[in-house]
Amino acid sequence: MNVTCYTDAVIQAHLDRAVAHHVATDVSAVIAAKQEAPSIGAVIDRARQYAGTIICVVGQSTDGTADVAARHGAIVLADGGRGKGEALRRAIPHIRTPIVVFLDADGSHDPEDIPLLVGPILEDASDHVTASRLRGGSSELHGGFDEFFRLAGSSFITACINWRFGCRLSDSQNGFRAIRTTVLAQLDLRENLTTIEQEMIIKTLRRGFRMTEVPSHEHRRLHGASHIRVWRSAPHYGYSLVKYLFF
Ligand SMILES: Nc1nc2c(ncn2[C@@H]2O[C@H](COP(=O)(O)OP(=O)(O)OP(=O)(O)O)[C@@H](O)[C@H]2O)c(=O)[nH]1
Ligand SMILES: [Mg+2]
Repeated sequence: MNVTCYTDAVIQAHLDRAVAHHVATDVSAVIAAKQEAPSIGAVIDRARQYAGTIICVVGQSTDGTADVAARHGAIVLADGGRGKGEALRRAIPHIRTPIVVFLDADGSHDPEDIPLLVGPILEDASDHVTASRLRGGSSELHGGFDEFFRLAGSSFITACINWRFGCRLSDSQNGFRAIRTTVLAQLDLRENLTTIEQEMIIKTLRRGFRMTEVPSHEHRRLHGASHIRVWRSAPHYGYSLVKYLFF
């Protein structure tokens, strides 16, 4: 299976090379943002130097997220109120560039790492590149019981994917990824929740496209509370894992 991983020792060299070869006009950044007015502006500004188009799906936000995103020059879309997965799917028909990057609006992802994600696609070495918190570190994945169960669940799902496809991914749940737009269009994404992250990976591997994983640090969200309810989400993760792995 076509999965390659970078090590910490070569990461800076990859980032330098990726920045040097990066073509922002080839890239659209898609940002799902629910109640993220305090952080969305800075995320858009930081992403802009690496992404010629920025699409922000603000859904039912009531805190002014849409106004802030529009003021910072993003294309602003509504969602149907069904979850992050549905929000990301709403953006797909609006993508006009050959590569799309998905990132979160809460400040957890470093837009400066976008060239690292896009690099293997521009070099035609990969079709889908995910950022790994297990390789790049995380400031919010450890500490409490919620974090423990999230990490344990995520590691279990990653192990199932690795077993099924004979690969060695470390993080199947990170929302920070780059994917070739033509490949994205062939994935026929269906998930409404954050289960869309594992759906994208499993369908990429099932269809024989090339995956790469690169380290990227996950920061603690800058404000407010998580939209994820760990215990309520667990059955959805199990069901979607089995469905996409085997059927
Ligand atoms: N448009 C839209 N965006 C959403 C929805 N649910 C979550 N998001 C966004 O998706 C991204 C990830 O959601 P988070 O709540 O940060 O989930 P997480 O990163 O797994 O959890 P924490 O960082 O611990 O809060 C954030 O930018 C959210 O604003 C939704 O229903 N609609
Ligand atoms: Mg987050």
